[in-house]
Amino acid sequence: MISRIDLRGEALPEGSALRDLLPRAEFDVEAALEKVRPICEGVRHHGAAAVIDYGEKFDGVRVPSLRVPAEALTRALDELDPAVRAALEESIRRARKVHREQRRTTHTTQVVPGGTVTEKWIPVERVGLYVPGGRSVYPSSVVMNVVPAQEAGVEGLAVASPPQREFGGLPHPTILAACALLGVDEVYAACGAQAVAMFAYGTEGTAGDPGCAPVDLVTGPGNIYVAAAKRLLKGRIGIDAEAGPTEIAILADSTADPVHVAADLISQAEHDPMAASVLVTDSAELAEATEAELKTQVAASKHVDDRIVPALAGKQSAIVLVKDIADGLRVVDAYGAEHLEIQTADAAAVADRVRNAGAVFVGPWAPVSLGDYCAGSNHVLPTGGCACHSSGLSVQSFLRGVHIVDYTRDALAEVAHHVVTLAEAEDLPAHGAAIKARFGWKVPESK
Ligand code: HSO
Ligand code: ZN
Repeated sequence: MISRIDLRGEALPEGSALRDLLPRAEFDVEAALEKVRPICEGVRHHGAAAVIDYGEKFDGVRVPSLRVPAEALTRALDELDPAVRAALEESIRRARKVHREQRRTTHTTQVVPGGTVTEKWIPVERVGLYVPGGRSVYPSSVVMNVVPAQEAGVEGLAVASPPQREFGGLPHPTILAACALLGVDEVYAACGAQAVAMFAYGTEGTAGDPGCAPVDLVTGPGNIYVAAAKRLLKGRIGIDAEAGPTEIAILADSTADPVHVAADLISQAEHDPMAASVLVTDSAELAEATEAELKTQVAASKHVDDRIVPALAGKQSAIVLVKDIADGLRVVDAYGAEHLEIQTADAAAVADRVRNAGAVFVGPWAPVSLGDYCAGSNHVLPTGGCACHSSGLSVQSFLRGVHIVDYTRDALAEVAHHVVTLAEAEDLPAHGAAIKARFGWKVPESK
């Protein structure tokens, strides 16, 4: 069911050579670009009509209007299962608690007397959040995107999610209910690449439909076409990341419980046939026991043939045997998992040595599922090895740091000669002239 990679024999290779030995799903966004380009152009030139037409063509649902009426949001919240509502409220509460503390304050540095640089954090004005609605209907992802945006102080927040035929062309009711719970009232029934293009270019209003104003930043997960549209429109809009299939890596030793390890590997395999579940261990016994446990637990799972089995059996998943936990750390660092669990003796100390992971889950009582819903951490995390250079969604993702430079005449005079020298060294004399013009076309004497 799951392949093995044995790295116990020789010394581990360095850097990318080690990464090449490790399994990874293919997620070729480049290949989807050409499919997505005409869709984005269509939306650019024909606005809402094109979004509606593509929705009918690709998803078989023709919506009368893109904007979800306010009554539909209220109704979805009224009809939401009270237990789901209570769980979402707890998830929101915990996420707010963590994200509120991520807020950055304005900081002023006095560089010299009379010369200051202030870094001011300004929220992005308007954000579009795409929420998928096919195989994955995740109200938890609405929470994980909306909470940091709100805590950052973003004022304009619009959500788009695919129209569902069985719900009369509206997005899935739990998505609508999550929006209502979070106080988001601007919601569109739009799918995939055309939804991202709608956010980027905006759409004109028509009678009964106010249209969608263009946004500055698009966040949220999606399939390969959503990722391709984000890549194509990046620059015109900011994007969070191109989310690929989900990944769990578990670094475990002989103290780990194979029942937990197997359950956690299956938990993320359940997302997608391309999802990756990787166990890195120095214990051959744990590897054996986990394999046996996988068989038992998979047989008792849902989504077995369409997701879990192809995910675990796919080349992106494996049990990697290492000589010791030090080598295990090198392996998980080279892999840079979206989620990394540490199930070893002294897990906190081992976790502290990890450099590359989207999020780290420490010890037996912090499974990835907890982080997916109710830890307070964010579940929008870098995939595909991007954890080596990027972080997950946070308040910071919705802020821009602006430097405010304020110098007095004396403070400028003191450094003027250095500015002029550097300008000349770069053959940009007009840069120097902008300084000299302020001092009677002379370089003020340095003190
Ligand atoms: N594990 C997914 C997020 C998610 N899980 C949503 C359940 N619902 C990617 O981090
Ligand atoms: Zn998950």
